[in-house]
Amino acid sequence: MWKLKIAEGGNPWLRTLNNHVGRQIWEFDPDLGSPEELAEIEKARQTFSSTRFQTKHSSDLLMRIQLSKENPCSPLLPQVNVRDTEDVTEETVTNTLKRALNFYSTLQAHDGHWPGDYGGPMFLMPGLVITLSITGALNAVLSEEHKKEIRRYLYNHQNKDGGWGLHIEGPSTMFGSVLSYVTLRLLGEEANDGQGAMERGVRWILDHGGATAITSWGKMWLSVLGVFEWSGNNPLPPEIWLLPYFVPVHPGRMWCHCRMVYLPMSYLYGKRFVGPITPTVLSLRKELFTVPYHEINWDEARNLCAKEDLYYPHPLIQDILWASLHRGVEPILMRWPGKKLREKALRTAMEHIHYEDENTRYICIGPVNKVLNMLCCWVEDPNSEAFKLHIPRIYDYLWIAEDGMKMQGYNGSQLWDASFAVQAIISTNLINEYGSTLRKAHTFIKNSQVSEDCPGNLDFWYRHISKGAWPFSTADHGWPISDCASEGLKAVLILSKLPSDIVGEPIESKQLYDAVNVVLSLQNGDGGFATYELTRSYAWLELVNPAETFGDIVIDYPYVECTSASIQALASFKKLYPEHRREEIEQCIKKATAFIEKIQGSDGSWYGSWGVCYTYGTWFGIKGLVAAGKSYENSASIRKACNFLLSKQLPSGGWGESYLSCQNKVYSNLEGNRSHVVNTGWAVLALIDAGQAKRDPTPLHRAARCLINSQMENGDYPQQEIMGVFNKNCMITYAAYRNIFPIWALGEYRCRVLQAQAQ
Ligand code: LAN
Repeated sequence: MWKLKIAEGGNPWLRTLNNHVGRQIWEFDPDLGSPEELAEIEKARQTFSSTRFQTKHSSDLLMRIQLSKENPCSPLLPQVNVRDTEDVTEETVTNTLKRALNFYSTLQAHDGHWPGDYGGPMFLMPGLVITLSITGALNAVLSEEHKKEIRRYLYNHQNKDGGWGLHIEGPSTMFGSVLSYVTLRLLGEEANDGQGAMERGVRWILDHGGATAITSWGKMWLSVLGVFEWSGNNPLPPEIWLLPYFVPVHPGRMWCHCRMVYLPMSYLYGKRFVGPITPTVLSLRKELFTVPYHEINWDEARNLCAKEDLYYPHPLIQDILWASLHRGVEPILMRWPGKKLREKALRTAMEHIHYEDENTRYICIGPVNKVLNMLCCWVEDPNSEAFKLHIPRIYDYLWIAEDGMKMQGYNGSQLWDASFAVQAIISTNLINEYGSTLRKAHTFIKNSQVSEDCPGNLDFWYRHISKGAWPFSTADHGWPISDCASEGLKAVLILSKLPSDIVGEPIESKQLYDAVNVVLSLQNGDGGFATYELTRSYAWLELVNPAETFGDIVIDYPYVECTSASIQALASFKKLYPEHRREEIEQCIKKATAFIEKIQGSDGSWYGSWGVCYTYGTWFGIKGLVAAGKSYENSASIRKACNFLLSKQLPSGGWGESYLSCQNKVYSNLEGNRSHVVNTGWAVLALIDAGQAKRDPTPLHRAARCLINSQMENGDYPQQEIMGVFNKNCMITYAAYRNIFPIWALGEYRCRVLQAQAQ
């Protein structure tokens, strides 16, 4: 049976700053599992498969089955439903909350964090499997059980038309289809598998133009594998790293994710690295294209992209740029004396790769550069220590649920979820009952703060300060993020106001000052906050975004979420420490508030970039303004935002927003106007913050009824549609949201609507 292990190392090649706090790894142990447990898991798998076209999102059941055995729930309180005609009473809400919290407490791990699935994208596992195949490490890293679960996942997420999407809920794309198909082949599936799934996959690919129409990232992966020619790729010259910093396209000025992904890509491109040509590789060359491999027009292939994949089409200027680099510059850099420059650029790239690996304990900033860096380390030296250090960190990205094994979008969302969970639990005011849960979470958050800046000259490495920030996942990952620092700070600040005999010792002031220092340092001139760093270049750089499927990747833009979270954190800090850096904090909040007002949509909403979408953005927009001291009465922005939210409430009393909102930038309901517990939670939180209870509590009562009635028998909430997003077009799972946001919304509803009314 698969077992989730928490905060464990156990490998001499693993490095850690804090005893692996937050680490979550799945291991297979053939001796584990009673017949009943195995049957329960099998049943969950079968249910998923048989309804996989209706419900594309798994419910994280393997983890739930394990943790509910390890941490048995307090006796189950009876479920209460509220009929349409009935009023919601405080007793019903309290009962629902206790049931929800009893259940959610069983999901907490012993190190204090809530483990969970952070999957969703379909293009991540292929990078790993291709890298492992090339480096010959496939069988050493992935056991037969791993491979079986990866195949299960890929078959479970094959669309009806035979293709695979960019993410689990998306329609088929060339990127998703070719990479998933190649992964299955590398994992040993035959082109003709007898079940028809592989044939249907290939059929989709060929019917849509064949693999020459894959996106640029796909071309790169196929090229290293040997299934595509490098001459069919647009140039990614590593020499860009040798430019002076004042040039706007300098990689040091790009969004760190863009910089960190194109860094190893440019190394592989600069070397024109190709892995060993195996029989499978030769066979794939025959399977994936509409014409014989040697007849493919590679120059034309550079700019082909299937229409299913095209979210951000190349502007003309890009095609001109790539063509001139391809024809004019690359030939020079590939031969003496130009080759000297290429070699220097490759050395520089490798230096930056090693720096990133070392300073994330080989986790790396994300799943894409993780495997690319690993491959580069192997290309540089197959026997290197660096490559060995990469291996055990692969498992940090793998997650298993009833739909199979996936590669996650990060090494987890540990700190982010724990910070929200703490705020949600505290909002219920049931502190005594859930003191031990809070205490453990508190310890986790304190243990996850980033304690040092990266080593060396930060400017040389293009790094911002980190000391005092919180990461999104774990301290070992260590990249600081403005809103994670802010949510972490908010969580420890409210915990510091509660009795320490219940929630544990408060964090030291020095740690708070460090956190405030990072947050302040991340404000842009226009008042907004970007994600990991300051905005370092111009929005027109998006013109050179070569990734056809992703929007807004080239620079770190300011976002409503990051700006609002920073305001909230600084405002609550200021209440407790009014004298510390007072002027700066006041100025910062003022400018950030103006920024949020400035970017509000004309309909009163805010576009959320990291959650779906207008309900998420508008929750942050309102929350930020309220934290800055604005109110419904004195702020037209808040009034407009409330009207916006109220206009989207569904007949059921809830809200339900589709991921299509993110792509199309137009508010879209879920199919069939269904409500979603997470959207409903965000809308309720926003409205309560904006004082809706005083004006007209009816919409809140209706929403609360909807949340209460959505609760499951065991106190859990159902996993509905996917709720996270990045780069406008790719969805990502936030498995904890289904528990956190109903709890938080009902918690606030209990204390700030019902109890306030009773007084
Ligand atoms: C994340 C995850 C966390 C997220 C929040 C903190 C929630 C957000 O408020 C700010 C942006 C951030 C940090 C974020 C940015 C984009 C990430 C890193 C991800 C969605 C997780 C995966 C994604 C990353 C880019 C995926 C790899 C793909 C590429 C296009 C490089």
